[in-house]
Amino acid sequence: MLRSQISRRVFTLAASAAVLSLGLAAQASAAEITLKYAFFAPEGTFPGQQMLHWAEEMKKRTNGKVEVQTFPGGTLLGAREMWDGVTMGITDIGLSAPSYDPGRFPLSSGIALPLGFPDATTASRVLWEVTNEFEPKEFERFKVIAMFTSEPGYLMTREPVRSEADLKGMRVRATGSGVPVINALGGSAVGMAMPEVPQAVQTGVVQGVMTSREVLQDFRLAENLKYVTDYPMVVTTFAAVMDKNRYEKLPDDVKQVIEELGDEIHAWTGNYHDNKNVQGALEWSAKEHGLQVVELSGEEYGKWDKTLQPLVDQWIVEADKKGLLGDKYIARVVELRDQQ
Ligand code: DTR
Repeated sequence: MLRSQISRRVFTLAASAAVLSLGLAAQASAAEITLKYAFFAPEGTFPGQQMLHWAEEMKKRTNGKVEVQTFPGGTLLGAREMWDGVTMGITDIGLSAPSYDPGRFPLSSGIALPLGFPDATTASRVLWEVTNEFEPKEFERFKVIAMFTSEPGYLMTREPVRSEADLKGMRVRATGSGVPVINALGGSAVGMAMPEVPQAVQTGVVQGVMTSREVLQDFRLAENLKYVTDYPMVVTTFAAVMDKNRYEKLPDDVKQVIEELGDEIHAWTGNYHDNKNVQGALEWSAKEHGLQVVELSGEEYGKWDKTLQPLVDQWIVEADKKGLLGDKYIARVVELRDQQ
């Protein structure tokens, strides 16, 4: 099924669910608790789909006691306002990307280093487990209700990139921990928010993009970017949080459902993103725009690994200087990454 058909179907499903819930609300008593849930990007993106899934499950599993009102697309709060917006009570739940702001989330940003995660399902599981084990101080004001990651970013370019030499001086859009990755490999990283990217690609302001590959279809980048280099780089981390005091005031049965969903949602989202969202986009891009996958030679692959390893080593030194147990954190992340 094409992505546009999927989103239309999702929209229709959501619309009929809304009609149904209105109908039910008219018959039964209204929900006892309403939670506002804000996200900075559109509902059709994979974090947005995760939000809808969570909202539906919440309602179902509390037998309608909890109603979740969703605010996607930055209608309530943008990416960087999200954390303070939750603390200030503008929203009950806020979903944003901690790895956009490594200064604020110094320990969990370690997951967004070039660690060779194979997919979002693996990285999401590791993020959830390692956060529960280490309880990073950066989340101390929050109750983390869901965590997951994008798949690792890949280079998507106008001209094929088969080596560091091909990347030399190339302007590539990247964010967060992706910036030093592109620069270390000889490219020239350009930071910009995702909504600005299609125009920057069209006009040649950037000659490539490094992020998860569903954007080829979701932002129609495959019209100009015909090559994907098959080398997984860095993931983006996502967290949905509530203010801790607000969370503590919820009834125990509701808290229990929130806990239960937290343990499940990273796998649901990883599976959706890896197997439907990204796979669908790659198939669509190949069929509609002749997208080609560029394989690195074994030698070049090893060279890239070697070029990027110092970024991990430096991060550990910096984290340890801040008293953050960076070495233990990364060692555990790597151990969990390799467990199936
Ligand atoms: N924002 C990305 C990370 C990302 C990848 N897919 C989505 C979808 C919705 C929001 C964010 C993302 C980046 O800026 O590269």
